[in-house]
Amino acid sequence: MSYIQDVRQSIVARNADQPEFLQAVDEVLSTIKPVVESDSVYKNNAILERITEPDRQIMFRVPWTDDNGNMRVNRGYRIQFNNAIGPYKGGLRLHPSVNLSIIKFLGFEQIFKNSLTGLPIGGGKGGSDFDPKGKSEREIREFCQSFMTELARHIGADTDVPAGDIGVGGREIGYMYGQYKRIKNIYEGVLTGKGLTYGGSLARTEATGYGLVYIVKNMLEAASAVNGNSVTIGLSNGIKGKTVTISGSGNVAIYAAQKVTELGGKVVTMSDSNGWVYDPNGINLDVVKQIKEIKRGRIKEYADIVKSAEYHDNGKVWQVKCDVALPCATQNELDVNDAKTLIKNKVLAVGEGANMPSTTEAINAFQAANVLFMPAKAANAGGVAVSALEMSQNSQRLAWTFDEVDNKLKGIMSGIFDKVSEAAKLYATPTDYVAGANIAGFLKVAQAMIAQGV
Ligand code: NDP
Ligand code: 2IT
Repeated sequence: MSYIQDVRQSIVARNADQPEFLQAVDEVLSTIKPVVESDSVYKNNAILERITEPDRQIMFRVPWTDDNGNMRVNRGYRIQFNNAIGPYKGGLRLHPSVNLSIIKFLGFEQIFKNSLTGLPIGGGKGGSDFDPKGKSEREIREFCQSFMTELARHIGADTDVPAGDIGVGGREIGYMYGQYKRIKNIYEGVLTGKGLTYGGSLARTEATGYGLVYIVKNMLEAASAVNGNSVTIGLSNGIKGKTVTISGSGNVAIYAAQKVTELGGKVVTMSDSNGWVYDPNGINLDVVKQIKEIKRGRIKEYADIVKSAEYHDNGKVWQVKCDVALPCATQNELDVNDAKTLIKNKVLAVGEGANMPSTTEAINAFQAANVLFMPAKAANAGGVAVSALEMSQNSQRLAWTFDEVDNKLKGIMSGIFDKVSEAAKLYATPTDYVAGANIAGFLKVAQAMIAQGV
């Protein structure tokens, strides 16, 4: 049995109850073969066994009281997966579906994503099965404070730096930061995604969505250059003139839509867990922001306000014909049937804003049909990259302008595109960006692990 098969078997045996974690591991193991089998150094240093086993898995009780005075208990998690290249770094997710498998898949992906940014950040992830929907301001605040009361002992600006993810935005980061400061009496960059009045970075809110669109633009432009005059019609001009479908209507979806619109594309869909809207005139983002960022409402309300829009509570946004599809909601939201529909409708490119939004079968279908496909580890790395820039600014005790940060983000996304393309060319096929991202991300971390010994 090969080294990879051997390790895979033992990972499956030890984590049989963690399907999302196994899915994420399988995607990496199935693509890094040419590297791992080319040199015995990886096997001799047990790199695959070590990189798939978190350094530390912290699980804790989070008690809080609801508005009726009832005591409630949720489970908190922080997985410190790998710190070979920098302090553990990765978001916190608050969603009822959160469990160990979900947090481990996210933490595992984060190792490779963070490596691709070129910045000194390791991989980690955390969260809780707390459901923020329908909770009052006071309940959210109390939950966040209780969560941080336990988490504080495990994190620090040079140890582990959490940030937002599903259900955690500026409001929650603020309550958590306040509690950390009270417990530790240290004013340090222990969280990113902070508010602009207390150490947050300009452009962090926009970073994941903007970064996604920057790298999809790089991918379209590179394909049009390679294809010369034959297939350039659909690919030239990057995003300009493209019809784009987006799922989700949270942080990533909103700022991806904003950048697409700014670059001359037209976003025609958005969704939430209840349903989706189609607006053939192009989504009006002021309306979406009002509903989602201010009222914390449902996307259904969009169709009540904008008359050109239709609301559907069945089906998915992927049934709408588009040139570019950007899944920006959650894992496994785009399956092989959705992929087939998109391919039938002549989609040119897919960029993953969410983490692992496409199933393995969907990715295979896109690649077999020559749809340009940029996987999450590369495509949504702009968020954590600007988080790392927030850490730099906090350490320097300086604040950069929006344009400075946005320009650095653009450079980082181009750098990621180059690294991913190079690795794809060298080890797989030139547009196999899945293999490219996994291999380029893996190489740096593996080298750092080897250099640092067991
Ligand atoms: P938000 O909480 O701001 O928004 C999440 C959006 O996805 C909401 O519209 C939500 O709908 C929808 N959604 C969540 N879970 C489900 C579900 N099970 N089924 C259908 N829809 C769902 O989160 P973000 O925008 O921050 O995160 C979106 C994705 O992007 C996640 O996969 C996250 O891991 C990833 N990501 C986020 C980064 C960031 O910087 N924030 C960075 C990189 C990746 P509803 O309100 O109904 O739940
Ligand atoms: O999945 C992700 O990369 C994030 N949720 C952002 C992590 C971060 O530390 O900014």
